[in-house]
Amino acid sequence: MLPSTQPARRGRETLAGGGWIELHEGFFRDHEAQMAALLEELPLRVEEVVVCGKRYPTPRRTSWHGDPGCAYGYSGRRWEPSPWTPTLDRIRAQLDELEGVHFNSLLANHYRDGADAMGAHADDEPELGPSRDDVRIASVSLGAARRFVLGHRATKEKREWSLGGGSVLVMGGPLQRDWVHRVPRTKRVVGPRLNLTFRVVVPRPRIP
Ligand SMILES: O=C(O)CCC(=O)C(=O)O
Repeated sequence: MLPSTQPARRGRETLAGGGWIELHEGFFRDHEAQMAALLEELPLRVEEVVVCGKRYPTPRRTSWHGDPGCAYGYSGRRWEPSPWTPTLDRIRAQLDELEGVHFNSLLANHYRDGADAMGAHADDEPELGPSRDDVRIASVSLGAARRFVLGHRATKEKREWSLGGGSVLVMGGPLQRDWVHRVPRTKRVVGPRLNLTFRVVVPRPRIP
């Protein structure tokens, strides 16, 4: 029987400013089955976010998971972590081994079709630690392929990758300081995609 993961194809690409990207294509062979299991396990929902004082529904479904104390805030909201599920636990163990890092939290994003998207942003929230110069994020893509576009904050240079099902994209170093990233809408007919961005956040006791 084939192992559920292939040996990682390590190809680190360093971008302007010193941040880096590693793309491991086809890392999870059973990504369609993992997505089907996770769509049953995760409490995915359309959330409301606050941008410039106005409330908007997110154009995708999300859920936040983590160890106790690993809350996360973005777009004017704070999310307490939902528990790990059996499938998330298995994926996390493989990523911890790949990266030699203990990921303690993740954001799940469910793109139901090409109209669902993620706007330009950087993962540079204070929960990710005091320094934006070394933020490690492992992004797992399950299901349909989507474009992942990076834009340099100062020079406006653009780079893009197609993130296929089963791939793992790792972002590291000062990438979040210098670049923003997005998953654009598409008019092409695309199937559903589930993305999991594993993170290391600084746990804090819950404030009642
Ligand atoms: O869906 C993706 O590939 C990107 C997700 C993302 O940007 C995020 O969770 O911050």
